[in-house]
Amino acid sequence: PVEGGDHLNRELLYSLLDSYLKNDVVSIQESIVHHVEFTLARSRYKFDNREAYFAAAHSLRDRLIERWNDTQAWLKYKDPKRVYYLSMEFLMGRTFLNALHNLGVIAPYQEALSGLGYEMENVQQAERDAALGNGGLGRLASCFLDSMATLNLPAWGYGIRYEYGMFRQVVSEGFQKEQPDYWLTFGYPWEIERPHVTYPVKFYGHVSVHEEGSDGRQNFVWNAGEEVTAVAYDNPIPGFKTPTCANLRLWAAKPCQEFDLEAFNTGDYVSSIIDKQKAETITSVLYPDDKTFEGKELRLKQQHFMVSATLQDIVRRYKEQHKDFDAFPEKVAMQLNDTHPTLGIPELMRILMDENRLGWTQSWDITTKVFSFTNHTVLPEALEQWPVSLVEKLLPRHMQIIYDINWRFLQELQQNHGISGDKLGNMSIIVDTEYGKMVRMAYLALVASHTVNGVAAMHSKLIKETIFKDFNAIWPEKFQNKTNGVTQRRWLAQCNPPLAKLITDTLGTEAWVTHLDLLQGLREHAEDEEFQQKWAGVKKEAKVKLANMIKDLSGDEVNMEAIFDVQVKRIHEYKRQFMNILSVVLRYDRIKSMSPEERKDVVPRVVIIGGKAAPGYDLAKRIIKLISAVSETVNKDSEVGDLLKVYFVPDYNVSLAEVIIPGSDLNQQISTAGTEASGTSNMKFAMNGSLIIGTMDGANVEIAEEIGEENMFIFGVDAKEVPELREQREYLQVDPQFQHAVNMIKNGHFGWNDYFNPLIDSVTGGRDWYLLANDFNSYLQAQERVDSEWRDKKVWLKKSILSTAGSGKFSSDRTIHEYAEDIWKVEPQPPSPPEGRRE
Ligand code: F58
Repeated sequence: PVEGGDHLNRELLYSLLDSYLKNDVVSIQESIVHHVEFTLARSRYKFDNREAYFAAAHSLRDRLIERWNDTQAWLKYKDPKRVYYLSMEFLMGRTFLNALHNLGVIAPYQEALSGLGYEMENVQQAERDAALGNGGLGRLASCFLDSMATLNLPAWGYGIRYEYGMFRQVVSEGFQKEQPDYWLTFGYPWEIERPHVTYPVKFYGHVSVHEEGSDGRQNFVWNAGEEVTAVAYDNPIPGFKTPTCANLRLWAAKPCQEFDLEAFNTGDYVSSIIDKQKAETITSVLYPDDKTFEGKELRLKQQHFMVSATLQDIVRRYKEQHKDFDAFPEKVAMQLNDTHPTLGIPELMRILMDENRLGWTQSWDITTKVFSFTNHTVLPEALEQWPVSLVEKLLPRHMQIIYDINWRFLQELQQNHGISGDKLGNMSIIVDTEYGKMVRMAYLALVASHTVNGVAAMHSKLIKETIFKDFNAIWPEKFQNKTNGVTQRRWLAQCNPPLAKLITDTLGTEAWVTHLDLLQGLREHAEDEEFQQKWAGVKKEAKVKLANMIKDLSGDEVNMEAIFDVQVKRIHEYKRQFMNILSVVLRYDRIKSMSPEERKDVVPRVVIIGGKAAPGYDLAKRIIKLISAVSETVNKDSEVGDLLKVYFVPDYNVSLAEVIIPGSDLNQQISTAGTEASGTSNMKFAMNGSLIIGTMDGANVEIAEEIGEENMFIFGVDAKEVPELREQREYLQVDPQFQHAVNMIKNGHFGWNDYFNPLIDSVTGGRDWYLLANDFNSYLQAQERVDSEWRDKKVWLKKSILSTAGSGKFSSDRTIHEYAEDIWKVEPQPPSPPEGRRE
C-alpha cells in the first residue's frame, strides 16, 4: 500500500518513472550537468575535477537509488528470510569506479566525461576513501557486501557512520604520525540520510522490577540515565550486472529530542543544549587499534549503540509483516563479525522479554536460532573481555541478562554434560581476574550462536583445539569453517583492467567476473610463449603505475627489471615485517661485500613495505622507523645502485592497495605459523599474478593446495611445531646470519641504534615469541629460490599465470555462497523482470 496524499494519482505516478534512467552518453552528460547546476549549484561552464566527480557521483547515485528502491520493494513483497551482517567496521574504499563497473556503465561515463572535457582517471582521484575499518576484518565485510548483492541475496549490512575513519598516516623523518581523517568534509554523495529512520538508544540508569498479572510474572523496566538518537544513513551496494542493490545501513548518533524540561526551566538553556551535543561523540571516531583489546567505555558505548539501533530496526521491519514472533527465526539471520556486536544477544533478549512480553524460554529459543558468529583471531590478547562493573554501569539490564544466560549455561554444563569444578569455571562467560570480574564476549557469542566459524581451514581447526577447546567438546556441531575470499570485481576487474581484458580474451568469456573458478582455464596457457609475452606486458603496465607512485613519493625512478617485492598490511610483531627488513639488511651487506664483477649477477629488487601501526603500539612504530632508516641508508648508497631499493609507502589504504597489488611480482605473507587467521591480501596478490613467499599459515595453506606449493616460496616451521619451539627458544642456537643482521642494526649501521634496542630485545635473549630467529634461515633460502627463479623469465611467468589460474576458490562469492547455504539458510531473490519498473 502506498501512503501519501489524499487523492493519490497512481496512474500518473507510475507513468512518470516507468523506466530506468538512460545510460547513453548524452543522457549521462545531461544528468551530470544537471547535478553541477542544481545539486552543487555551480556554474555549468566552470567546474573542476572535484566538482565533476561530485556531479558524476550524484548522477550515478540516481541510478543506484532506482535499483535500491526496486530491490527493497521486491523484498518487502516477497518477504524471504533475510540476512543481516553486523560489523563495527566496513572498509569500503572508493565507490565511484565500483558502482560504474557493477552497473556496467564505465564506457558511457568515460565518454560522457571526456566529451565534457574531463579525464575519468583524474575525476576518480577526487574521491576520498571511506576508511571505516582497520584492516582485514573491515575489508572482508566490504567484499562480502559486494558478493551478497551480486548473488541477489536478501542482505543488509549494519554498522557505524564514524565521522573520523582510520587515521591518515604521515611519516616524518621515519616516524609515524597520526592525523585525523575527516572524510566527510565535502559531503559523501553515496549515502542517503534517513532523518525519519531513528531509534532511541539508552545508557546507564537502573532497572526496576514490577510484579505483573495473576501469575506474578516479573517485569523489568530499565530507567535509563542517558538517551541518544540513532539516525540511519543508507549506502546502496550494487551487485554486478544484476538489478539487485543491497543496503549498508550506518548509524550516526544525534542528541535526542526529548529535552530535559527540568534543566531548561531552571534557566540553563545553553548548557543543556551543549550537554545534549555530547551524544554525537559516540559515533565520532573509529578505534584504530588492531593489537590488543582495550576496554574503553566509549568503545563499549559504540558497540551497544550499533546493535541496539540495528535490532530495533530489524524487529520493526519484522513486525510490520508479522503479528507474533513465531516466524522470526525463519525470517532473520544475523552474522556477528567477530565479538564486537555481541551485545546484540542480550539486546535481542531484552527487546523480546521486556518490550514484547515474551518469556525467557521463547526469547532464548529465538535468539539462539538467529545468531551466528565469526572468529578472526587466536591471539589471546585480542579477545574482548569487558569488566562486569563497566557493563553493569552502562547497561544494567544487559548485565542481568548476561548473568542469567551464564547461570543457565552453567546449569546445563553440570546437568547435561557432567562438568564441574575448574572446568566449569574455565567455561564460564563471567570470569574472575586480577582486574576484577570480566565478561568473556567470545564465550557469550558462542553460547548464544547456533554456529561459529573460523576464516580459513587451518584457523577453524586451531580454534577448536585452543581457545574454544572445551566448547568444541560439548558442541562439535556448532563449529564450521568458512575460508575467506575477496571480490574479484574490485580486486581484479576494476584495479587491473589490462589483466582482466587478457583473461577475458583468453577464456573467450567475461563469466569469470561472477564465476572465478573459470580462471582454471588459464592453466593450459601457462607455458604458451605468446601468451606469456602478453602476460608479461600486462604485468609491466601495472608495474609502471606502481613505479610512478614510487616516483611521486621519493623522486626515484626505479629499475623496471627489478623484482617488485611487496609486504603491505598492518604492522604487527606476528606479521614479522621485522624479519623482512632483517633479510633486506643482509642482502644489502652481501651486495656491499661483492666485487663489481660479482654484482653483475645480483637480481635487482625493489622492496616495498606499507602499513599502519596502532597509535599505542610502540614496537610497531619502531619497526616503521627501522624500515625508514634502512631505506635511507640503502637507497642513497651508490655502490648498491639499483640492485636494491627499499621504500616505506605511507598511509597504506584500499586505494593504494589497488595500485600496489597489481604491480607486484612477489608478495610476503610471512606470519609465524598459527598466528594469521587467514589473510586476504594473499588472495588479492595471487589473483593478480604475484608470487607468494610465505609460511604455512592461515589461508596460505589452501592457496598452496590450489595453485601448487611448487608455484610459491614456502618456508618456515609448521604451526604444530610452534608451541614446543616456543618452550625451547631460550636454548636454541641462534642463526649466525640472523645475529649478523641484528648486530648491524645494533651497531648503528642505519643510525638511531638506541632507538631500536627494544625491537632487538624482543627477538633476542630467549624472547622472540614469534620465532623470527628460528625461521630466518629457511626464509633466506626461500629468498634465494626467488632470485634464481626470477632469472628464468619463462619459469617465473608460468608460475605467475598459475597463481592467477589457481585463485578461483578465493572469491568472496564462493565464501558467501557457503555462508548462505550452511549457516544463514537464505536464498537468492533475483528481481523479477521489470515490466514498468515500479509495480
Ligand atoms: C583479520 N583481523 C585477521 N582484526 O587478522 C586476518 O588474518 C583475517 O584475514 C581478517 O581478519 C579477515 O578474516 C582483523 O583485521 C581487526 O582489525 C580487529 C579490529 C577491531 C579490534 C581488534 C582487531
